[in-house]
Amino acid sequence: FDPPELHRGQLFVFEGIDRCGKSTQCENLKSSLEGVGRTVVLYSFPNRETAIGSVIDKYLKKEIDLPDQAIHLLFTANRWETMKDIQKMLLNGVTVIMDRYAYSGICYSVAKGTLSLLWCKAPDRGIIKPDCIFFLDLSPLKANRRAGYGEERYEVIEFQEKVRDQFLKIKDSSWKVINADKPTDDIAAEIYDHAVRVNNRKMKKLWI
Ligand code: FDM
Ligand code: MG
Repeated sequence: FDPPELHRGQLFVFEGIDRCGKSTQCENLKSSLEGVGRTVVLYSFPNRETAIGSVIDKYLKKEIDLPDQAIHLLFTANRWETMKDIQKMLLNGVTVIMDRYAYSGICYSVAKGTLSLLWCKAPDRGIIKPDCIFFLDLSPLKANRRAGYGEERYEVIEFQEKVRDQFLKIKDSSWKVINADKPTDDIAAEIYDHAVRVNNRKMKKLWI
């Protein structure tokens, strides 16, 4: 008897404020894990390519406005719509890396000041629980000097401060906090060293 979970892939999540270096580090981890023979798939949330994602994209580009509740639920729906695929990959032994997940969902929405943490958490309850969460911590003042900052809806320093505070508030001891104010290669090495040691078997659901 060889349950599929025995050889399942691990789910790595990267979180942090805008321009903290998440996408770069997702790519770095992907290529270094591929370098040791793993099959790796990278997902970004929001996934702007789906029907739901195209509405989110318009909202972020300030082309449309939506109530805080409605956009929050769209971000959540955008995760739920890929859950089956992700589960299948993990059970097939594929390593999955995610650029943002439900924690961004909570922190950006709660930072608006109009929605409670409890309300924001509820719709993501039951999505696949990550095996490892990397929180790339960087001050918004440093992040805003990075290319392209300020184009999208949430890219405002005062708001990013609130988002960062929320991340620091909701993180628990299982999160791997990374000081993102360091050379890219040093960050990548720290992440890789941690990632290769993660090896969970049972697939769990978030917040259940
Ligand atoms: N964002 C992202 C949310 O507000 N909620 C979510 O659930 C997710 C996944 O969308 F400002 C915000 C975070 C960011 C914006 O994300 C677009 P990228 O990673 O910067 O494209
Ligand atoms: Mg962004």
